[in-house]
Amino acid sequence: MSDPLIAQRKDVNYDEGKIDIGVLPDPLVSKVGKRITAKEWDSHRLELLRTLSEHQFGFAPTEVADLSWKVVEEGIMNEGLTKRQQIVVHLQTVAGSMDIDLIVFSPANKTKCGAFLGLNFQGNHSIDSDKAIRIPSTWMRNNAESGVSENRATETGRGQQSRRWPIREINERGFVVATAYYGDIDPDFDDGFKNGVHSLFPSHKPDIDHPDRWGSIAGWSWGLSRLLDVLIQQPSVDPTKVAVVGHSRLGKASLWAGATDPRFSVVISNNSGCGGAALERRNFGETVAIINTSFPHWFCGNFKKYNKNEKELPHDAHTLISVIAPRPVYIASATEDTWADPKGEYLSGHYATPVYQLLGYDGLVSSNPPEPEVSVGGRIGYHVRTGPHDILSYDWQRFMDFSDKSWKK
Ligand code: GTR
Repeated sequence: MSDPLIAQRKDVNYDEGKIDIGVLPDPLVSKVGKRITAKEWDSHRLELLRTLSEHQFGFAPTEVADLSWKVVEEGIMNEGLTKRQQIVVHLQTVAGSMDIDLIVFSPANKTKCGAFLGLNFQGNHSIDSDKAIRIPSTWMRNNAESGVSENRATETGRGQQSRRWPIREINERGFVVATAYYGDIDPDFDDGFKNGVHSLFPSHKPDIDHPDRWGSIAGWSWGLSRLLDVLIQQPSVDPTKVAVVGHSRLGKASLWAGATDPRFSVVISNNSGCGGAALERRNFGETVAIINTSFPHWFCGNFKKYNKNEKELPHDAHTLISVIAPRPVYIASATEDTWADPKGEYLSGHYATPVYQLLGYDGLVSSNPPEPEVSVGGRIGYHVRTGPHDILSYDWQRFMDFSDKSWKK
């Protein structure tokens, strides 16, 4: 049987000459056509957030879950440089409960540090080979190389993703880095929202085709906010200096977490592509139709109305960047990651720049992306790294430069 995803990838456009984005919705014009002033930004921002929720990410529940947490393990790593803490975060509603394993790597003996919080793809044990790190027991996509079989992680996965998490470098620069396995929040398959975080709120529009129910991306973002609730209580973390970071689908989740939770003082998207930082109207690489077909559980039912119909979207990726304003946001691409449309990722920052300028800040003024390995911008920052779809030391170093500069102001 032919793989529908491979068939879809064959028809994908990679020709700049075929792009016609038409007219982008102006993030500084209200629904009734009024130009927004700086004073009106806060309330207009909420209107834009509602538009993004209704047409793309879905609305997360407003009910709260009871949250408690417990440190279950502590250790020292990297020849005394790093203090590791493993924390079980417990969430409870009337419908049920779930646990998320949060792991925090802090510079030993330091308090009130800037911190990076992001989800990981293959379990906390995949980011460092230390044997004390807990292995997830939740559903995981099978992967022979990482030793995931029968949808369960195993010892083979230890350290397999360490290139993506340069803990030593981050702690050496005086920052905390914290992460959790995204499947602890919501397993990444179309299960009709029977498990994961959606099952804690069963009355909250659980069916897959509901127009504005929350999808998995919004679920991961909601989970990031719950992890933030816990992270800011740790003495090693300065609660005013937490950046949310994510790669690929988790970059989409990072942008939405940053958009919806203003406690994240810096927002970072790495190779987030379609549904993240890349402008949908460009139709370059992955498209709305492709993403909604491959991953029907990621976004809300309404988003499917824009399959091959992007010009009808009441927003675009620049709106997602705009609603983060006035907080600093950094977008990173990779030269070989054409599927995620590096130029489209840059342009969303460019077209969000008038919002930042209205509020008195710089963004990405030029309509042309920079050369590889040149980090540009003001409160909206950007680089494109040479190489494939990935998150590597080079990216982290730029994220740290950008966050450090933002937090010092
Ligand atoms: C791809 C998907 C992208 C991106 C990527 C990832 O299959 O088409 O949107 O999210 O997965 O998360 O690795």
